[in-house]
Amino acid sequence: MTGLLEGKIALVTGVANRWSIATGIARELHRHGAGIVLTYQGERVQAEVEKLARELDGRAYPCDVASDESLATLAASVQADCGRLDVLVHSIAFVNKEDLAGKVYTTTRAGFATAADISSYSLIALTHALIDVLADGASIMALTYFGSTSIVPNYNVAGIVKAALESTVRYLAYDLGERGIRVNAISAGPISTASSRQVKDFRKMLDKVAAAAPLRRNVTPEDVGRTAVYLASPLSAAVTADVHYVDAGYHAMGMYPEPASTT
Ligand code: 0WD
Repeated sequence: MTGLLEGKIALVTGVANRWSIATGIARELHRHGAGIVLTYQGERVQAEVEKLARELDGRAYPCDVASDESLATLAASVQADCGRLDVLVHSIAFVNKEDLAGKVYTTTRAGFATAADISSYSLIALTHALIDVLADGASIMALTYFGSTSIVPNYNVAGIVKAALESTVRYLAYDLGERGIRVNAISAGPISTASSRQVKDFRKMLDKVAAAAPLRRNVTPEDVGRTAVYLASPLSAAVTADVHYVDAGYHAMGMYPEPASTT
């Protein structure tokens, strides 16, 4: 089925390269008919993001969510060039590499503040900046991870700020519900990207999930993208304030099987 999102305009943040989860989401939204607007954090990723925007017949604008000025400029550009947004995808996180290993109690005040600013507060900042551009009935979604509610060694402060992000999703859903705007989170299973590889022993996480998840596999950006299509479309018209797991069922396991014997 294609055309589910015909006539809708979707802004997708967080494309860094072709492996980014946001790339899979943008491709799937486009495949189902949405017009695509991408943002890039800075010159380091500009060329890659502009290339994807051309491929998807879309546009690309700079946006650093740490800067209110950058967010205001983005809102003005979207207003002038697109008029409105029907879908907003937050696919952004940042945690200092030294805080993605070892003991969580060694996290510095500054490291915590940066992680919270870019990974949690940015959803509030982005929504506030774009509030007048978002159409009534729009769909907002943010990417999160299981380490928010369960202990995942080495994910550490990233899990703490994802908990804040998921709570933000619920409060925004309440604020914006009177305009028919829905706000949800997608909790993706581990996927190898530039960000996730910063987590110590990330490869081992991939192997563990593939072995233990009910579906016995890892997930892909395309898997996540197809759930984003559902959340962007009228198929999920009464679905808001929730966290949707796209993790091959891993989050539902309470006990893990013994590794298969090799003898
Ligand atoms: O296993 C994974 N990869 C999972 C990722 C499992 C579950 C959730 N997630 C989440 C991440 O926490 C994040 O919220 O998905 C989202 C996207 O992550 P990703 O696709 O794994 O990572 P990546 O391809 O690195 O994109 C994240 C991007 C940044 O990339 P780089 O590599 O350049 O740091 O977030 C963007 C940036 O493009 N970003 C910003 N964008 C605007 N302003 C900023 C900023 N200040 N900081 C980072």
